[in-house]
Amino acid sequence: MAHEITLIGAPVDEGQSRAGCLMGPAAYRVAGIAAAIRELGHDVEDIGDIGHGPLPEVAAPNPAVHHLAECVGWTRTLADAGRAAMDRGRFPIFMGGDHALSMGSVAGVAAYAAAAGRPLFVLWLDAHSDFHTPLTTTSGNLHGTPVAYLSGLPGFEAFPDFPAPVPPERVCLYGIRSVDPAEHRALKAHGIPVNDMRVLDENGIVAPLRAFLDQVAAQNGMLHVSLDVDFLDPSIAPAVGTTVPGGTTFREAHLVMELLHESGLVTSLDMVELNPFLDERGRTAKLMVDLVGSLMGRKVFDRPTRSFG
Ligand code: Z70
Ligand code: MN
Ligand code: MN
Ligand code: MN
Repeated sequence: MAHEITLIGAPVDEGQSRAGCLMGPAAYRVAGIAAAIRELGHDVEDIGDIGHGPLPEVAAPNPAVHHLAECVGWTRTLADAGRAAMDRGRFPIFMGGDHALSMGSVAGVAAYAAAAGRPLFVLWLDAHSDFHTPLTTTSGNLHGTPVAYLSGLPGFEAFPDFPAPVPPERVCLYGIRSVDPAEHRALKAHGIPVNDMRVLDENGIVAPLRAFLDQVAAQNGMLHVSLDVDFLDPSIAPAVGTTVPGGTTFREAHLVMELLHESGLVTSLDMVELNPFLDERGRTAKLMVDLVGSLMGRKVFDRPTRSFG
């Protein structure tokens, strides 16, 4: 199926403390993201980079938290941009930018899904669970909080109310290998299933994903995929601020993207945490673009689309 893709540049750098993610959208464009998707038969428009808009007056709930006003601003502008693209029947790709951008991208997609009367599912491909709140974070980096925000947890009073919080059984954390103690407790209390590397090593990269995709299909859901560069092993994707060993291999990551393509279920995508300042001759940016190619249907041989549900 041909998609109508809207590239949204989201140069968010305020959700963490290592400058460089703001160059992410430019790096993806240099790596040829639009042509790579167009080549697969999809329509592509690039609306350019958006900004965080006017800064709201907000009080940090925890002295560690930094750049709260900027992150609230980004959440508003990105949610609006994502919702507007989906209202036009398009498939938004948010080119980050650090993972704080997903507070906005998922809020926009969730608002659209609620209006369409369809359940939203979220697949979080990441080394980290990103389940802190502005109250529990010790680093103060808000890129570690979006999953708690989209789950409707308290502590996000400075942010817009999340439209129709995503229930735990519709969230799939995948590739996880770094969870702080407060996140661990909160994940257990809230009942979010975590596909950590132990689960994927034992069951393989395919089976847990198929089980989740079956759920999405059975409920006629929409599926937002949030792809953090650190889902990948740092040996193949060095351009990221926090490298965590033991990530997915080149072949595993492509296989995940191919399965997602075959499912026909994905309706929006984030590409986050690329820090081009840390890259080696563009290899991480190029790998991320290649992975999007697999998600959009690039394959060596055709095979029948597997039906889910
Ligand atoms: C840690 C924190 C984090 C990257 C998310 C890490 C968060 N849990 N780091 N993505 N790269 O600071 O809250
Ligand atoms: Mn600014
Ligand atoms: Mn992340
Ligand atoms: Mn991460």
